[in-house]
Amino acid sequence: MDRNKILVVGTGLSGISACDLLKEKGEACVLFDSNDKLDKQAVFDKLAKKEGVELYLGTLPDEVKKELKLAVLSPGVPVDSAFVIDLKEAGIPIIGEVELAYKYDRGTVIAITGTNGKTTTTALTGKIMSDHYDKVFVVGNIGNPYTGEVKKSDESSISVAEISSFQLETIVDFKPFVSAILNITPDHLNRHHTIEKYIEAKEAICLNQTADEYVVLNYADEELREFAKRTAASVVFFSSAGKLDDGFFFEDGAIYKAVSGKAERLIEADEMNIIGMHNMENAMAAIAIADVYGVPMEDILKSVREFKAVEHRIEFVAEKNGVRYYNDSKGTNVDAAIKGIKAMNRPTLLIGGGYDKGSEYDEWIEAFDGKVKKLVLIGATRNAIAECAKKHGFNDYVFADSFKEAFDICVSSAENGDCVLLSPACASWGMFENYEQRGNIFKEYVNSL
Ligand code: UMA
Repeated sequence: MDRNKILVVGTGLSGISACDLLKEKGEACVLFDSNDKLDKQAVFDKLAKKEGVELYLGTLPDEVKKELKLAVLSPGVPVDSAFVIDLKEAGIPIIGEVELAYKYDRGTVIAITGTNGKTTTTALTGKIMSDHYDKVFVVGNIGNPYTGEVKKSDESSISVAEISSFQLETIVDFKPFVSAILNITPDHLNRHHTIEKYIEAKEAICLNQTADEYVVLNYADEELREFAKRTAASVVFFSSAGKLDDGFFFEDGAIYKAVSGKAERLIEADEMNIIGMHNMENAMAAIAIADVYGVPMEDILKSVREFKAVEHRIEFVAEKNGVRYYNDSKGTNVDAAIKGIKAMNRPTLLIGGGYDKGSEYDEWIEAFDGKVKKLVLIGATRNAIAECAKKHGFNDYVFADSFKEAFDICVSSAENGDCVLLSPACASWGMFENYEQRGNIFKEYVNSL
């Protein structure tokens, strides 16, 4: 039997988009999703080109496997799942949706990864690049599948891609002209199992880069400082922890660029619409990327001054009865949630908990720093977080059985001068489709007060 079909695994954003691209390229497509509860018609309806697409839910028949020449995985599909191992053993090459897109991208790629800050940095880099160049696509983990845009690519186009560790596990030839790793702290350990594997996945963003390409790295991150010695790519550092002789650094309320020990003051923190040291790091990374790409510095700085914060990231929603409400639904891990609570300057009612990624919450609880009046816990991790809080002597927590109940508890406990912060330190899965939905529902609740 001829192996002439391509399997796409997952029927979320990535899978549908990958299938559409493959159909457009004239490939025979088999679409599969392990969730047998999905409505077949609804899945078909999401496709731009339905004709000839075979769709299987729940299980993939053995005879279909024999016809496959390639499998394309959605990022949410673990590479060590029984299903994928089975495909590998059947000799079917496996790539991810990002690698598929890259095969068809005729332009240049900028790729940004890191545990935190990648959405803001990608959005800011995307703004700088599209303010300066005609054809820029902002794609990837930011919520816009890369395969959806490559059809429009040409020699002059630039794809600015937010790339997650999940997506990096399945790259083969993916080679950005400029890549960036913003920071690496433990996350997604239920998927990658060990921190070493997670670091390996992140560092793979430079896998195919040579000295002709660039990687922007965070000098303050010890792991990345070491990685700079190993990578073949040309390194550009940024740092929020002191001066550099070469690279970008933050000091004395401003971002500097240094060349051979000579530093130039570029932009003041208070000229920007984003706050917090983590955002100064994101700004430095985006400036470094655009600078190395060749955008004139004055144009870069103009775009940085205009840039507004990303939705769901320590986003101010409204003030109601003297209480300020902040949506940090993107605080999906401990490190991000620490930044959320650190950015608050009032007594805080905090909503936390959600999907269980096997995280440890100690550092988050320690970062409460006397600021958290009440911690309202939801989701699968609520017991684990409560245990951890007790261990650190923090007992002002309550359980809520639903997100609405959690919100109502905050509203009734908040006093004039307080703030309510949704910054859960956990992913939204299990209770919501994604963090955007969680954040939007929170905002609806606030706006209906
Ligand atoms: N599925 C299977 N088999 C499996 C696992 C999942 O068939 O073993 C199916 C599910 O039943 C579901 C589909 O796959 O129908 C979902 O695929 P997916 O989880 O890859 O989700 P997509 O909708 O394709 O969205 C993905 C990213 N999601 C994940 O990485 C989990 C989105 O990132 C991204 O925006 C989108 O591609 C476009 O590139 C979201 C995310 O949460 C925002 N990312 C994580 C993070 O930022 O921490 C990594």
